[in-house]
Amino acid sequence: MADKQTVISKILSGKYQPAKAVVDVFAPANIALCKYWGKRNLELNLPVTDSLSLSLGTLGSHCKLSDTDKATDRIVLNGNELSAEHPFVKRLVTFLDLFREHPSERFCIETTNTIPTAAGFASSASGFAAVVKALDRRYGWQLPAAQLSILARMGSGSASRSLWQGFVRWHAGQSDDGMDSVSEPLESQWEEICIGLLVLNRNQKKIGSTEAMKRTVETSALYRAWPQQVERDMTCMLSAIEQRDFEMLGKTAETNALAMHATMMAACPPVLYWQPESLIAMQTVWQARNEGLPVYFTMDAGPNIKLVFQKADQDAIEKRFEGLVTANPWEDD
Ligand code: 2P0
Repeated sequence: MADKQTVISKILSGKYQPAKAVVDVFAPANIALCKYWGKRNLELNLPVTDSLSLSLGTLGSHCKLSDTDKATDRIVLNGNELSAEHPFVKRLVTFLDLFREHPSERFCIETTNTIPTAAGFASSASGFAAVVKALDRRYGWQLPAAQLSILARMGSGSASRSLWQGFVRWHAGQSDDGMDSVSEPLESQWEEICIGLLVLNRNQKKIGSTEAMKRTVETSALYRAWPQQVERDMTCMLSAIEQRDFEMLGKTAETNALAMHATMMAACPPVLYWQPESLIAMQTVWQARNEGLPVYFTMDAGPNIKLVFQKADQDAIEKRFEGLVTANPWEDD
């Protein structure tokens, strides 16, 4: 079975140029409309199914990478230097170890997230995508974004979709080394579509998605139905995007999110990210739709809810959902 270092050698062999001292990049966060839930390879983050996301435009991660003389990497998150014992630092340093040109070089990584960190708003996706973009810039690899998506995926699966704005499809692929588990942007720019972030609860999640996915795959009887669900939903969504059929896109995204949560609720022990306020928000969305406002929700590995709607309804929706942060998926930073 291929490991990370083998895959990285395939992509980066002979690509290192003289290093740049300081680089500064941005990667957008993304929200999946057709979810990634379950891995066929835990080491390489190879998914069981394809997934489809929308980016969050200017909401994401800024990453400044520079050299440091210190004996260890310095990781600064949103202005605060994290201790070497912090779980995020351990994860990031292990990832950086895969790419250092000289084993002794140490980095200072300053990441600033423009979305709430670790509240189910995909900050690990934009964070790892930004780090990979920064390494590409530092070492002059000049890799196409599709190859960067393979490297970012090894940091966090959903990071593979954070290299572009707009709709992005991550292909599950079939090969053991994951060289065909690549993301690509859809050509379609449906600029009417917005994503609204509804922050309901800022607490850190109790169970991370890596562990929750593993438990679902291993113990949930409903997981067997998930690949077929994704296949149906993906076909529906691609055709909705082609036909600009907002209702079909929204309905399918909502069904897909609920089906994903159903698989994890049936795991043992169960995984339940819902809080009372999550359910209230869902019911408010259904009520708004009954009253003729076209709005749909999706929900990830956290208690918060994301709304999918069209620009024409932005004012009405922001009035209805207090504190909503609206992102434009085609707006570049
Ligand atoms: C997604 N999520 O498609 C799904 C839906 C959460 C729910 O990708 O273990 O942080 O690093 O590959 O990417 C969150 O999981 O997990 C996620 P790892 P990741 O957006």
